[in-house]
Amino acid sequence: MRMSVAAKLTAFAADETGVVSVDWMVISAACIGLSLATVSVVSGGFDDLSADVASSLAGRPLIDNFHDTGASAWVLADTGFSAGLDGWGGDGTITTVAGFGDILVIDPGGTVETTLSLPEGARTAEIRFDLVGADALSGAASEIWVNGVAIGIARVEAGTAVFEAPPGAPVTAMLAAGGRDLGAGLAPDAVLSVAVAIADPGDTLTLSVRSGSDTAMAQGFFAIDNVVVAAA
Ligand SMILES: [Ca+2]
Repeated sequence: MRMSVAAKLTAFAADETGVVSVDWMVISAACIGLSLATVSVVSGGFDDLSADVASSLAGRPLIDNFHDTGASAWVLADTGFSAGLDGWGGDGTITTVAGFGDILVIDPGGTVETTLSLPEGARTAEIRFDLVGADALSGAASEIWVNGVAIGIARVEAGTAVFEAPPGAPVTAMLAAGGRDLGAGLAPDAVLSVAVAIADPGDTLTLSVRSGSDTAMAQGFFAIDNVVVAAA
């Protein structure tokens, strides 16, 4: 049977064979077109940004934290007491203690101290050291002084440490390890990481650490270790 042209057109318009493929092609083409348009719009911006980052990084020297102040940094002391007293004096003895290595043990009631000359132009100084409270100190205190000014006091008992500082004192102390036996005798120990930051430090810096322990050193003691002093 022959169909009229109008009937063929009507049949063609009503026929849904292949319609999904046609839809897929149209949608895919739209997606690809949109992607190409997006790339051309965005890529210019990324090129600009990456060029800016590259030129900014290329002109920048490698720096450490001290250079944030705009000054050079000087390391004035860096000692773990394995090579001697390194300028420390007072009532202390370098002792090799199991679990702690070489540390500067402070006599009961005694004070150890060091004085450092600061480079001309130094605007800040930073002191870091470990304060060891070993064994049965039973609440004994260790006082920290900088240039004759008390900046903090640590009380140690059974491997726990409480640190107090005058309001505004530029000092922080964190318990780096404690609550268990770290070395020396079998009783629990505490190690405080002490950091002091001093603005306008002047010509010299004297760091003093006093042991308020009144027990024999075999029972418990304060000691210091890993002293780093830097200026900038
Ligand atoms: Ca111990």
